[in-house]
Amino acid sequence: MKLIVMIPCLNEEQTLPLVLADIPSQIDGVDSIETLIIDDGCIDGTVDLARSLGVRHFVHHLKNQGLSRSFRDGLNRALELGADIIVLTDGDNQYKQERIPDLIRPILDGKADTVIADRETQTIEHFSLMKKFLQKLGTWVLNKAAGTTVPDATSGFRAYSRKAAMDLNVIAEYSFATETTIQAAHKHHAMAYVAIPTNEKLRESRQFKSNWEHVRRSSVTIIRAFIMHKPYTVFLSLGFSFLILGLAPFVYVVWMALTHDNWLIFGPQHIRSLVVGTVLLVAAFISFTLGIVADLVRINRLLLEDVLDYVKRIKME
Ligand SMILES: Nc1nc2c(ncn2[C@@H]2O[C@H](COP(=O)(O)OP(=O)(O)O)[C@@H](O)[C@H]2O)c(=O)[nH]1
Ligand SMILES: [Mg+2]
Repeated sequence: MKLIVMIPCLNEEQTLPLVLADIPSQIDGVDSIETLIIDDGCIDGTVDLARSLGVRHFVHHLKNQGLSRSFRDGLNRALELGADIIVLTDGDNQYKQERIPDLIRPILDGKADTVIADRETQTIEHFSLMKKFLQKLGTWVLNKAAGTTVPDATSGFRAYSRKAAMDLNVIAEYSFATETTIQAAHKHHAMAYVAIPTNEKLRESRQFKSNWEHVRRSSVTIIRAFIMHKPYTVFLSLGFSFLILGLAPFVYVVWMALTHDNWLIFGPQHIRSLVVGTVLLVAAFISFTLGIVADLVRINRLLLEDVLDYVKRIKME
């Protein structure tokens, strides 16, 4: 059983030694533990330092590509290196690497293929009330979209079995955590959650400039991932809403005609509402059509994913 701990790094020379020092050198049920650094365009001494501290595996990005791409490339490299379990942690020593045995336990026991550490964000002292609220809201929205019960949607301390890692296709450029959770849910991966509090904060998060920026970008990722997996739910709901709104003025006019003998009661306002109704019916028709097309595209994507999965297996096994 080979464990690879992958650490995406953007200039982490200050904190990386602490992270590496806390990675356990032995874990029951694991034969080898190796570390993989994803150098996301570091311009400080991170890479040399990591090498001098014994890290042998690297993925290099000449230019900064962001955390989602770093995660994707790291995952693929870990698979190529023959990892049976892959752990993701931060280079800022935010997470307790010494708890990796607890994090991977559900995978070793065959009970889960994805494990997410729960930071228990509501108890983190340096999180502002607003940040705590947004964490709670974001996690709630994600769980509604994915049909999961993840306690901490954006936790970056995670473990994947080889099968789960092979199955994930990171597409979004932001918020891989929410995107891959929605994917894992749709692919029926077994998920487990382990409460692991974080270390003292050593530096500010660099992921986002402000809470709102993070909310905006994560929302886009969640909506896109949801539409990608369940296009018919979105377009059929939209279509039925337009259909009901569009039929309402017609039903009203027919009802008026049936209950009144005098046609003079019909005025320009009725014509206007019928025009609006017609526009809404056209919108309903377009939504239904888009729903059918999007569903066909989804089926195509599923087939392509099967091919991709097959190619990955040939390449990596
Ligand atoms: N902010 C940021 N972090 C990156 C990037 N590429 C890799 N990383 C690494 O991703 C990890 C998470 O970043 P961090 O700023 O701690 O964000 P947070 O913990 O999610 O709030 C760190 O180890 C970074 O060094 C990038 O483009 N931006
Ligand atoms: Mg961090």
